[in-house]
Amino acid sequence: MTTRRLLLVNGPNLNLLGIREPGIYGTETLADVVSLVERTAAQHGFEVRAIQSNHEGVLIDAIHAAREDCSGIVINPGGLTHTSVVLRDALSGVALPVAEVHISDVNAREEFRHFSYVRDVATVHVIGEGVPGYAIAVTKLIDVITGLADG
Ligand code: CA2
Repeated sequence: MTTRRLLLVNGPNLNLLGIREPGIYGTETLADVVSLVERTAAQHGFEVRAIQSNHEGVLIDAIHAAREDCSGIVINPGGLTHTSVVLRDALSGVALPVAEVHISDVNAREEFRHFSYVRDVATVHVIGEGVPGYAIAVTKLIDVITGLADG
């Protein structure tokens, strides 16, 4: 039977959401993001374990632990998107379906944000939709998990 729990991962600096750079990332806080993801998942009968860390190893340990009791991962890796082979290896290692979320349109920003180490280990991508993009990602990921979509 499918475990009806998602892991929500937010990477470095996303604890600053709503506090700094509202012109790029909006005014909603990380707590708002977690609440949105929990409410969206609950509509489909899923619960959420949420983690934000500024430390790569903490994120990797949480991803490994998800193997035991989660059926999918929603992740905004923050700047690690563009730098981290080890984060990518952790995601591919646990072999759970992954949704990659970016609040801003990374493809319309600096060149160094155009490449993502996570892109091809994720089955769902939601980019540049602001904080509501997390809800879109949850719904699409649950469709993949429950077999409504191929991913
Ligand atoms: O658009 C996104 O969601 C990003 O993943 C956010 C990362 C950035 O490095 C990626 O290129 C795109 C940055 C997260 C930092 O978030 C902040 C929020 C408010 C104030 C300062 C940073």
